[in-house]
Amino acid sequence: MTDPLAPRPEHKFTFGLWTVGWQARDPFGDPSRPALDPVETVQRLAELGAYGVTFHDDDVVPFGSGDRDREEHLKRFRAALDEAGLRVPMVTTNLFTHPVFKEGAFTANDRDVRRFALRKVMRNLDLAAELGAETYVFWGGREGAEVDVAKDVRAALDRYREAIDFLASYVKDRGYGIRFALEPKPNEPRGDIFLPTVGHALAFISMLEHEDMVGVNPEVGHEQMSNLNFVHAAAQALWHDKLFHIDLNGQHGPKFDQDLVFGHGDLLSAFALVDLLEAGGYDGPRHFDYKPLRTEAFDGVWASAAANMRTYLLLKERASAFRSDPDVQEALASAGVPELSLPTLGDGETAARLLSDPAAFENFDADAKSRRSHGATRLDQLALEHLLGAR
Ligand SMILES: [Mn+2]
Repeated sequence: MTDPLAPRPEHKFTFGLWTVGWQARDPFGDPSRPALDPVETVQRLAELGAYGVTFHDDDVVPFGSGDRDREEHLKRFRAALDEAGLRVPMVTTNLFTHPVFKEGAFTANDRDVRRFALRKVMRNLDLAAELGAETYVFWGGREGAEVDVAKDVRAALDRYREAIDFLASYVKDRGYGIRFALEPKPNEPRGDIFLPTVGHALAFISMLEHEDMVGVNPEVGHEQMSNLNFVHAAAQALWHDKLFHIDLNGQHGPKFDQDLVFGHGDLLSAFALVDLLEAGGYDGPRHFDYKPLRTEAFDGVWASAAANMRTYLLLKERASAFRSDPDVQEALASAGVPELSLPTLGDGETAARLLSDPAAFENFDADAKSRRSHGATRLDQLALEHLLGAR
């Protein structure tokens, strides 16, 4: 029998090269680890049971490389992927590290910078298509401002829309099988970043010409930095059919972006998230966007990569035990959870019919209804006991 807690490619676990490859440079300290060769990353992650890797252009090909150097880097990388059997389901662009992007990329006040950003993305989109990526993520880390009067936000949103629509039409013209996923974040590195939450991103997408091919890539910690409920954000993205990709990690509430191992933050929320993803029809990669702690050497890096996958599989197993527990099913029914799926109006019921139903208003006993207990605490405790392995 196969071990249900052993990661396998069919679980679709993916990692950014920049995650395990993070050298742990922070605003106060130098790197605590040497650089990692992407070829070694690919081998190690395959050994640990991952399905694929993702990358920013500059993670594989150093910024500013000419065509010949670029091809040399890509040759080694492609060979490593082929040998390890790893996929590249998602690719993204680094539009934030080089100081040329210090004032923005698609939304830089300087038009030359905006045109350079478009070209940088187009070059990498061609590579993404060649590697068979299905999703292209846009995290606009430098799209924002520290000073309100230094940026015309409405003009910035016009330029953001122009960039995404232009690149979407480029993908369509080339016939690439790629969809875009916008990744919200409220702040860091900019004081305030545009499209700060999943809600902002969904509203922005509705204003695009090519909205059909643009969804979101929400990240656990980013939404929690805004003190928002990540499970609700993911659920609403699913409801809009816009959960194109997801970044799993851990965060302890509203503070700097911690990028902890998945589940090493709000564990009950991680439990509810896995329950949602597994039952809610999300079939994309389970992508980890985290940073191994700065205290760790490479043994700790690979231990943390394995921890992400094992935590996910443990939560998946716990969520399935929770759902199949007869006490839970009874508590869910008593809380009225399944009843919410029942439409409020009868089939074809008109306003006149509702107005003529005395049970809905004239004979409705609001005081009696208010005495009902929903048993949400009991449900929470049942979830917690399953999470702790007490049931
Ligand atoms: Mn993050």
